[in-house]
Amino acid sequence: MDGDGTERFGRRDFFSAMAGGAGVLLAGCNNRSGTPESETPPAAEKADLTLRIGPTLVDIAKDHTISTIGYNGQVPGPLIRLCEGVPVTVDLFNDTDTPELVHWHGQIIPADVDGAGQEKSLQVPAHGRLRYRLTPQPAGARWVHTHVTPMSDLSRGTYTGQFAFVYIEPKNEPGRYDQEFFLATHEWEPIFTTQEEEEEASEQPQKPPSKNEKPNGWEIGYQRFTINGKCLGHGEPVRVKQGQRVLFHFLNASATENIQLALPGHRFQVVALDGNPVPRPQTVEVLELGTAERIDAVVEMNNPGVWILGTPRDDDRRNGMGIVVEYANKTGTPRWVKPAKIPWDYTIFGENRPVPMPDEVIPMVFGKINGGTGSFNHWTINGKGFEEQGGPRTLSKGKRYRLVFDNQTDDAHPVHLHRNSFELTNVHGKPVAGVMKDVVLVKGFKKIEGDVTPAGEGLTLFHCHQQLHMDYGFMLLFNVV
Ligand SMILES: [Cu+2]
Repeated sequence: MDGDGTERFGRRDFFSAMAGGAGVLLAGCNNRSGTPESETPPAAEKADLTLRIGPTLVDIAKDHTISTIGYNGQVPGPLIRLCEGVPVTVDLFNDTDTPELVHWHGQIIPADVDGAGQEKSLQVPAHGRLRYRLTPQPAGARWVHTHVTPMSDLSRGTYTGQFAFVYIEPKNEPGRYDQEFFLATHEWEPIFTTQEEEEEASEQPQKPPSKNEKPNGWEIGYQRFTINGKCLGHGEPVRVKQGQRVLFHFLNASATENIQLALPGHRFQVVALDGNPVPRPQTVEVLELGTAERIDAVVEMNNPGVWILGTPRDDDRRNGMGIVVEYANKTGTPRWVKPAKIPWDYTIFGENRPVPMPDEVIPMVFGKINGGTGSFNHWTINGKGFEEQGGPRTLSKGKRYRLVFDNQTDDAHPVHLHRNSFELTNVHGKPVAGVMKDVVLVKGFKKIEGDVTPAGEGLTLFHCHQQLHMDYGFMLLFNVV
C-alpha cells in the first residue's frame, strides 16, 4: 500500500487474528497521509475505507451455506482498524435493491454520518454510493452494522451478516499481550416462535398476569449459531501457545440474543467494556454480552489441551455457538466443562466513589404490551411507543443527565445510546463509578442508572438493541442543543 493510500489487505498478524476472517481494512495510525481534514475528496480519488453492501454466501459449516447480505463479500465484514482522531474518507456502495444505513456503533460522531434514519443520517441509496468524512473516536472496540428497520422481515436488518469490528487504535495499548483475536457471535435462520428462551425465562422473575392481558406475541428463535461466521468445529481454531497472554475482543453481533461465553479451564481478565478500559480489571469465569455489547478480556493460556470456548447453553452450543481453542502440539476432541452459574455484575469493574450529582434525572420506564398469539408485542418508554412520543426530547450540551432505566417487563433489554457513552452510576441498587458503556443489559424487573453528558449537538437515538423490541416501539429520540 503506502503508494495509493490507506487500504491494505492481508497483513499476516491480523489475518490470523480474525480466526478465519478474510481481510483487514486499515486506515489506522500508520496511515496519516490522507486527505486534509473536513474536506470530502472528489469521487475520483480513492477512499481510505470502502464498504460494499451486497448479497453474500457464508459457509457456516462444511455442508451448510447461508445466503445473506454482508460487507465486502464476507461475514463478519473486514476488521476495520482506524486511528483515534485521524479523519478518514469512507465510501459506501450498496449493491442491494433497498436503501441502507451504516451505523458506526460506539463512536462519538455527528448525526449525519452516524447512520440512523431516526437521526436523519445520510443513506446509501439502492444500487448507489455514499461518500463522507469521519473522524474516529474514541479509542477502543467499536463496530459497524446496518440500521434499517426490518420489522417482520427476518432477511433484513441485523438478522443479516451486515456487521464488522471497528478497532480504533488507542494512543496507549491497554496491557501487554502476545496475540489478539476478534470474535463476533451471530445467529442464523431466524424463525418466529411462541417459546421464550427457557433458561432466561427460568432465571427471570415472571410478570404477574393482569386482567384482560393478551398472551405473549412472537419471539425469535434460531437454528444455527456461529462465531466469526462458523459453527463450532467448522472454522479455524484459535491457536495458542502455553504461557501466552491472549487478548480477546468479543462482540455480540446478534439481532436479538443476549449471550454468555466461557472457556473451561481458563479465566477471563476483563480489561474493557464496550471498548472503554474499566477502572478495575477483574477476572471472571463467564462473560455475559447483551446484544451489541463488547468485552475485551485477557486470558493466560496455562492449561494445555483442546478446549471449547462457547455458550453454556447446551442446545445453542450443539447448534454452533462456540470456537475451538487449540494449544500448540495438542490434539483430541475439544473439551467442554459446564461453568458455575455466577450472575454477571457490572459493578465489580467499577470504582466505589461518589459521582457528580446530575443536573437532571430522566426516568425511563420500560413497558410491554403483549401482542397476543400470532402478533407482535409492543414496547413503550414511559408508557409511549416511539410513534406516540411526538418528537425528540431536548437535552443541553454539557449538562449531566441521569438516565434511569427502569425495566417493568420480564424481558432483558440491551439498551443503547447513540453518539455517546454513559457512566454506570447504579446497578440494581448498588452505586458504582467509572464504567463507561454505550449498551447496558437491563434484566427483567431490574433498574440501572447511567449518567451522560451529551458529547455533540444534534439528534441522538436511544433504543433497545433487540431488533424486534426496537422495531415495535422501543426507541426514544433526543435532540442535543
Ligand atoms: Cu429490548
